[in-house]
Amino acid sequence: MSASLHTSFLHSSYDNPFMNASGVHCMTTKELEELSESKAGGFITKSATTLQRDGNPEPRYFSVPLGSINSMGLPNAGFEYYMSYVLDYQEKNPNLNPPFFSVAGMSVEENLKLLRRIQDSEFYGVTELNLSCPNVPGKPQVAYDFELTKEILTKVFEFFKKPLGVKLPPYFDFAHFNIMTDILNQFPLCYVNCINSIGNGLYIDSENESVVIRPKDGFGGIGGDYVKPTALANVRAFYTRLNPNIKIIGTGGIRSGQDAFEHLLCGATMLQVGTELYKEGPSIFDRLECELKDIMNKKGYATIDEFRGKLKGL
Ligand code: RRO
Repeated sequence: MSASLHTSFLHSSYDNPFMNASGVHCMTTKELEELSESKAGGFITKSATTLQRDGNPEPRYFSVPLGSINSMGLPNAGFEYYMSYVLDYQEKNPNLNPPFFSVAGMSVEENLKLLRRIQDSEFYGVTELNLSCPNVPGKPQVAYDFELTKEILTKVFEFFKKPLGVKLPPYFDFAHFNIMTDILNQFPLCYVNCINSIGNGLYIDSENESVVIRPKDGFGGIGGDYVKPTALANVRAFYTRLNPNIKIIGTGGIRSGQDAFEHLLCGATMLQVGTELYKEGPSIFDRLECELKDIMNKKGYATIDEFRGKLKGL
């Protein structure tokens, strides 16, 4: 028997649930093309702002054995660059799913402007609104401000009719899972993506008695093994609370087939890989696919639907 990783997501069909996490290997058209040619089931662009941004001073990403710390500061080539890419991709590949398009405006008005531009365009793919960038000095993460999140979503859905998901930061308290669920359930969202990096961690080099990244005195978003339990908790918490029309993308700590299996068991439909994709490059998707299939074959699962969300209690 050979397990199938086939995944249905928002009425589209994907060969497998794996994607890059926005921000990793998706800043330039060259990197995006490499993802398109990889074994990833889908892929997403770097979060775009209206204008190109250089981001924070380097060093701004540091890899450690158990994960990563970053304070990139939203470097990106600007909204129109990614819009041209996705439209061109659609034209050249009418039989493939278009890339997901991630946007991260620096204000309510900018988010509305970017989404209006997508609404008025020929883009027919999925849009992800990043409400959780932890690294722009002086700008708190939007989705930790519940009122602001509700205000943005209210204004967005006055005009936005295309498929939309939101990228959330991790939450750490049942009260916050509940408040956020009450807000998200009021809107025709297609999915939530849990989680962005755990914001404002601090990794230090004790030999040099120093921080390891330059921006924000060394504070940055944490990814990799460090964050997997938090990511699984957020996937599970939202899967068990949200209206079932709102799917979950699981992101955080996926570096093996087993990590992927765990995210699926908690209820994720698609899976995004950040830190480990940065370390290994796009060939990681071949390995993840083989490892996940192996686990499913050993357990006797022919499809992901047979176990998705079916985490047992004790
Ligand atoms: O660019 C970044 O610093 C960044 C972003 Br926008 C994000 O959403 N998550 C992250 O860890 N880094």
